[in-house]
Amino acid sequence: MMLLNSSRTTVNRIGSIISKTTFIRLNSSESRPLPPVQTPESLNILGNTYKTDEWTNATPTILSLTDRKLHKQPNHPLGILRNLIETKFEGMGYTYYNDFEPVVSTHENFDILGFPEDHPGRSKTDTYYINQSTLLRTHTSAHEAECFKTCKTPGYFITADVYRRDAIDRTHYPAFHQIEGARTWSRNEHGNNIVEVIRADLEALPKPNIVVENPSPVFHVDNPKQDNMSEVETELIAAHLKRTIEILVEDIFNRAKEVAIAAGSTDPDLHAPLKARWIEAYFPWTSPSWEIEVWWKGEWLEMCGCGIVKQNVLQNAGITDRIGWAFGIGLERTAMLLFGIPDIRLFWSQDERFLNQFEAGKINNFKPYSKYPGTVRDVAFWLPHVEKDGDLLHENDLTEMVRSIAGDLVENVSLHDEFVHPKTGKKSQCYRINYQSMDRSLTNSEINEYQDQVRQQLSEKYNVELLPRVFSSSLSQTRSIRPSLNTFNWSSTSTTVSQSRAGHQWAPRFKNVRKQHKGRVPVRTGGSLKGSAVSMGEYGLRLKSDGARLAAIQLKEADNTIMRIIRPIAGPKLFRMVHCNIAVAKKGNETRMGKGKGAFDFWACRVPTGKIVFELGGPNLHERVAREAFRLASDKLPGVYEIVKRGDLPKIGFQQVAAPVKRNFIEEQMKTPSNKKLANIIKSKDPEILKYKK
Ligand code: FA5
Ligand code: MG
Repeated sequence: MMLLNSSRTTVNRIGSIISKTTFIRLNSSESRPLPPVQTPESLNILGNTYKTDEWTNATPTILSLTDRKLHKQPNHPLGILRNLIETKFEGMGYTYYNDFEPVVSTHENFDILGFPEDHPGRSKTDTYYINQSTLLRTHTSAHEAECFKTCKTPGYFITADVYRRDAIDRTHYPAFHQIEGARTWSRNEHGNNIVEVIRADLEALPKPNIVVENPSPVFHVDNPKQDNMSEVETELIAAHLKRTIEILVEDIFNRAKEVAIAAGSTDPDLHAPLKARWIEAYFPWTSPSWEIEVWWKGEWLEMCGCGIVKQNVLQNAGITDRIGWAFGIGLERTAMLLFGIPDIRLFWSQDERFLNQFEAGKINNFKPYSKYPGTVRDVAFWLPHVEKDGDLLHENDLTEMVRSIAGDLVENVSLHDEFVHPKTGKKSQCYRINYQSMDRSLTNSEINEYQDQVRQQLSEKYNVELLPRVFSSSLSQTRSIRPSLNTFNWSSTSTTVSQSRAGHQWAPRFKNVRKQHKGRVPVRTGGSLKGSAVSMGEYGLRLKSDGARLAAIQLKEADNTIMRIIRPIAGPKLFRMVHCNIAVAKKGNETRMGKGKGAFDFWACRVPTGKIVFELGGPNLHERVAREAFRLASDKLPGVYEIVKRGDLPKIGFQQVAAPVKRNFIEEQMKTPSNKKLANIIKSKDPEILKYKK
């Protein structure tokens, strides 16, 4: 159990509170609010004491996970999976390391592996630091050098818990487990025979029965081979690496298929051969490098990263004669599909109803023991004005803070909305927090208590200006007013704004004010289909309800939302299908003849029912990504929208029509040509006339 250590009694008191709280939380998933905690002078982790400094950002909640060692519990899904993998490679020359402790130096985690100084993985927003030179390892590769040095067999496997400051959701958790595998061949031992030895080792491996897409050539300028290895050596080592991982993938996924079929799934993919693909990747300590993705339940799942170990990494470990490969697999996501576990947080559950479902050596489908409803809270605020964007609150900081307050009751924290005031340049953000317990129902008052603390700490630590909350009874949730709706003058758009009003007990608690621009956007009745079917991309966002006037700023918000989702993926492209051509003036309807319009206010456009506003297309665009982007974007726009695909029928107004038939008028005319035309045709075939055409 983690303890905090300090000479000061006040901190000792906090220390004892924390260890007690942690204990409660881990045993019943119930967490009581913590008082705001200052960093103590030193931390005691797994029996060692570490001095803290301004780099310290590891929280008590995270440190309390360091002694769980889930991968070593034989009846835990992670222990079962580790065992399965180790058994698969039994007798093939691998040593298994399962006892490395999670506190390592920055040297082991980054420097020795050649991470550049400015690598984002080193930043405090991504990594849990104990102090400037010590951290919770972010990957099992932190022990590569040490194992290369000490391992007596040609290969090894390291299984361990790793820690990353990451967003929380169904498949991400700040603590998870990895298996690192590595294998090398010695030049001293094999001399000129090394190629033959590797080839023989490769041929001794069983051939997995999966369909694999493999990029060729094996190496090239952007994913280069190393100078000290010949082309044949590189190709053979790469083949050995890939075959090893494919064996693992085949084994795991075939078992997952069996479990899914036994659980009643009728997905036709389950009876087809397994599909996988290799993609080129980059890791600072391997070259060439790859990642493998496996086709599972309709999407490509990233399974693991790997590559040929760079020579300087081996040299840093004092090894000059060996060449070989390494890979790293995330255990949780693999175990989730193998055992049908729906949420990554469940791995940390200490509920008997979870733990009793699993047994060493057996893979079975997890049976959810209960579904307790979750509850959503928003928190919205103005960020303080700062010079550099980097000084602002980072999403991971907020996630961390919420987690330190409400523990595992936090299912998901996400940036829901962002808005920059057009005049002042001030930025506001709205975060949405999903609270849910795996084992019990949550009460509103309990969640409100956490939410109060989140708000309090936000304003204390980050100096943000909180926006008021709105109570919306229809959702039985507390929502903050969306800053973007609250601060911009929407008078010309048809948006529903809920606002709380001060009043006496007879006044309504809240009121929906429907603000609508004057005049209607006409429904198309003349037969125009223009812009109502997808023409540029693959998916479109089409207005389904009454025609609306969209303000440029609303479109910009929707645009930003879509871009935020597709920007990280190389390939997808956004097509903006409407443009703002109406300059809306202030006091438009008070304009008298001769007085001119009021001052210019904003740009807008009129979109009739059935017109597409945005389209998404381009390579690497998954339908689910497009749908998610459009769903979030349509939240930002007035009106009701539908998502259409290329090939869907166009619309006239509300009416879906049959696809237009293309007519070739010239051909039709040729069937019954006029006399004049006929004369022309005859002339055009006259050889005498054709002479002049050349
Ligand atoms: C690495 O961590 C490298 N150390 C792997 C490696 C080893 C490459 C040796 C080359 C040679 P990456 O950051 O992609 O790579 O993480 C590896 C796997 O961990 C991912 O494929 C994913 O399955 C899993 N993973 C990553 N982040 C999380 C998270 N927050 N929660 C659960 N699983 C995660
Ligand atoms: Mg990766």
